Amino acid sequence: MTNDLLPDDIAQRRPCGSIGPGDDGGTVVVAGFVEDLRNLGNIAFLTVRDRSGKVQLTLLKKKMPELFALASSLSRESVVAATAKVQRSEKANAGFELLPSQLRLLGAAESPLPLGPADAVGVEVETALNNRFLDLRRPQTMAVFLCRAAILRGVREQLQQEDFIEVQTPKIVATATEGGAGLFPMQYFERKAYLNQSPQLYKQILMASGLDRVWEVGPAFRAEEHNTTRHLNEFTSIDIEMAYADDEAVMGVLERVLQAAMRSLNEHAPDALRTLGVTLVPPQLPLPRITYDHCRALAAKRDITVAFGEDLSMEVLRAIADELPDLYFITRWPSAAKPFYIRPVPDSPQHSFAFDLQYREKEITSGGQRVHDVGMLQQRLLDQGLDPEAFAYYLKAFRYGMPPHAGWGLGADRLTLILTQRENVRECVLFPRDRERIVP
Ligand code: AMO
Repeated sequence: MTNDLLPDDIAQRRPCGSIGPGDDGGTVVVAGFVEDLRNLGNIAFLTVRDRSGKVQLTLLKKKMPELFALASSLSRESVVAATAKVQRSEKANAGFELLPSQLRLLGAAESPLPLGPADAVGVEVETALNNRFLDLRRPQTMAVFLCRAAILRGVREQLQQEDFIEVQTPKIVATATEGGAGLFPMQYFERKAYLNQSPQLYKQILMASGLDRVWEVGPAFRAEEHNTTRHLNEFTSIDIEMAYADDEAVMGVLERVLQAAMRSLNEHAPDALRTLGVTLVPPQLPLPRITYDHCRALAAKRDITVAFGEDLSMEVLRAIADELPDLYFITRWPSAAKPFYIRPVPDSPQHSFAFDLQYREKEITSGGQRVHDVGMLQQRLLDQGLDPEAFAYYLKAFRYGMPPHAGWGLGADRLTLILTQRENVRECVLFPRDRERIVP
């Protein structure tokens, strides 16, 4: 390597966590953040941390005065690289220590730190988010994002295996999909446009293209008024749409995707799960399916009245969750409570083929079978006070041969929240956007 900024042997860098007593006698290159320095006068111990773990470098003043002086001057969280000999040691906690022959300071850290990654005390969510890059150096925070990546890996692998084609649809759009209230308007040259709330309309248009099974993972934007531990203004939506399928078929896909996400976590992020103290037990399939009407009956048993068509309040959902396993579907929602694209049940049109997947009282997925008849779709738009003209580009795809289809949208952030057992969805997003936050 001919880069004066980096040590020649940096390409041979070993993850700190991969080094063990078995490397005794060998020479290794490590690089990472200075977690701690203990200077005992004649001997100093420098702990260096990277994503995989920590190593301790032992520096003897007499043997290497220059390295000792450099190590002693390092501020916490500075970035260093070292070339060192591995030596088995009964005294060191890890069963070995590293004796450096070279030590380089690659990036000094200022002091004091706005947040101490190695501090034992917890960090307030606000402080953590304001200093996210430092917060991520804390093993607990890092673990959440290693889990998030493993979850998405499992989702992707399962959908690929089931022959879904990954697509990307526009995020600058002309119409709402999930109701006008939560739209972010933007100026698009001479016209008004919006940030997309969901890939809904585009994934449905693609059902008229012959792609048949599509999926997407991407940002979705909602101008939510709520400032809760579940709502974000920018979230990551995992969407599928499937031709020649009904609500039951896509619920099956969702069940398998959930199982795959959990399998992937256990397989690819076992250490991260351990760091978070999470034990995952994949659920028994099929998951229970209870109807909206059944939910109303359960609420009534607790003297809570839910009028038909009303959304289920947190209070009601908590009461229902008490009687069911963690994950369950609520099916057959009232047509009026669901978007225009959801298909009403033919012999009971006030009910629809919409479902939600719940984790206790939290909704993590919505989906359903769609209206694919263009006349009915126009009527549904009108019934919901929307202007079919504004949806002309969408309706067009239903006029020239549209297969029956169904799909769902799963919030990646909420999925991570429940699988990592965190409390606030902001903990599961690198740089969350909420009512108060647009930096960092
Ligand atoms: P829905 O609006 O229910 O359905 O959204 C689907 C899922 O996306 C997640 N989600 C959110 N996560 C964090 N913050 C938010 N503000 C937020 N809003 C939604 C949730 C939710 O279950 N087009 C339909 C899906 C479909 O029918 O295919 C839709 O967007 O986990």
